[in-house]
Amino acid sequence: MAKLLIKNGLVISPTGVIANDVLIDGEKIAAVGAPGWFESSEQGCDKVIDAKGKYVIPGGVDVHTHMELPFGGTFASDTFETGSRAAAWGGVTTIVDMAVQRYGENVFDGLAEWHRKATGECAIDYAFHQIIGGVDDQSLKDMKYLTEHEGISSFKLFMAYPGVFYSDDGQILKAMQTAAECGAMIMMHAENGPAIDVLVQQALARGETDPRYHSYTRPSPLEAEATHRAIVLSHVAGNVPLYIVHMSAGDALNEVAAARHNGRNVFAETCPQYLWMTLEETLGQPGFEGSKWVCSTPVRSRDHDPHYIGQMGHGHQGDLWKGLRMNELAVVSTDHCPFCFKDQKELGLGDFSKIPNGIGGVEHRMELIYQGVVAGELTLERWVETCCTTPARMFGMYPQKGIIAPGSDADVVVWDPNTKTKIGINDKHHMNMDHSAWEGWVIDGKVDTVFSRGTVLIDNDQYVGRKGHGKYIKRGLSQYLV
Ligand code: DUC
Ligand code: ZN
Ligand code: ZN
Repeated sequence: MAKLLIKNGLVISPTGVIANDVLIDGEKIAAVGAPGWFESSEQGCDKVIDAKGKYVIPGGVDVHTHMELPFGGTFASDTFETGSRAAAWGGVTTIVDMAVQRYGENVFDGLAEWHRKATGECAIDYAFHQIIGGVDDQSLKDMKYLTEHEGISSFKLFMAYPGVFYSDDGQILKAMQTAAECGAMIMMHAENGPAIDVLVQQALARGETDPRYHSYTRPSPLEAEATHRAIVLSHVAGNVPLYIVHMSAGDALNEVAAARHNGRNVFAETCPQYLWMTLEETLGQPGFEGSKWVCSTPVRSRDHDPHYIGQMGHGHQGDLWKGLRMNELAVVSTDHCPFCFKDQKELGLGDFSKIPNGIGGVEHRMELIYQGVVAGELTLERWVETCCTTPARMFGMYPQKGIIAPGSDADVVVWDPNTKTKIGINDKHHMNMDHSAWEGWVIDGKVDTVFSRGTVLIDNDQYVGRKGHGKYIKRGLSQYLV
């Protein structure tokens, strides 16, 4: 097994930025020591990386991706092969993808399908959540089995998409009770789907068909209301741990903050698109161009949201950054769900409700949240905590993942803060999409070297990994509960 030494770097964890050397032995981190501590063993190392002036961080953990998700009559365009390779390019060494069960389908069939898609394909390690799109006696039983035997301890339910993934309140309550019994986490897509469907039909009847109406018909109070309802149901269900996915709105965040203030095991994630993108600059672009940014929850208006005045007058984005600092938002994920413009987004030409929902971003999360550090919104420690350590703890993978510590998997990224990265289809772009939602963004910092279990994946601007390196991670219960 190869021995590697990363020396002279600044090692970042949630509790500090410390000059340390990192010794890797095979697939594991063997030791972390003061600079020069491993000098005597340097000769015996197969590779020595000089990280002078660079950061050494745990490999990113993206706990919300959708490779090949069936949606809107098509499939998300990244396979596990292409999507996991793009993740590696972005300094991500673990993804947790969403296996799918829809109404009338068998949970085990859905899970087997996800294993089939991923096995032997991934460049990095991977795990699964299970979407339960049809809550019934059988799927409730299966939730228990998956938690106890399959390493799947989190289940995503939808309050949106009636007729597709939607569960009504009674079904949600039952699934929450089951999760409470077996210690699992409920992940919630919190938007009031039936009300949204009415607004969508009314907009279309008025001839409002452009992509921007996707956001107008999903106003933030409908995210806040669903978030509140999910919190109430989780309380009634015996305080089951609840994790609200892809939070986009300040008024929804207030609901989570209030629950957390009351000591509840209620958590939330947001995604780079909600922290950086505005409706005006993306979805609101003329013609059909805006379809590239159709995702749910939607990208929101910067200053002119008639429904919401931010706590300090700075709108949704300012509140989301504040929420990240305050741990009202514990995690940043991507909700990576890419669709090409040609033939996929185009399915919604003339009818925004038929545009497949999703943005590709698995490659750019680490880079984009690092911009929060550059902009003074977050500390370096909080960047690593929200993108690496907490996701691993939240979903039962710590300390195998998410931290640079002796005994942990040697998933390590050397990060160069002195270089810039240009994102774009002809620049840095490895996802299987014909456009980039982040086209033209020039950002500070760069992924320099990426290790997954001691194997180099990215080196000198080259991908040197291989499909099939990535292993399935059987997860335990959440380690983040109060
Ligand atoms: N939101 C998206 O944007 N895409 C897939 C599913 C979802 O909830
Ligand atoms: Zn969702
Ligand atoms: Zn999602």
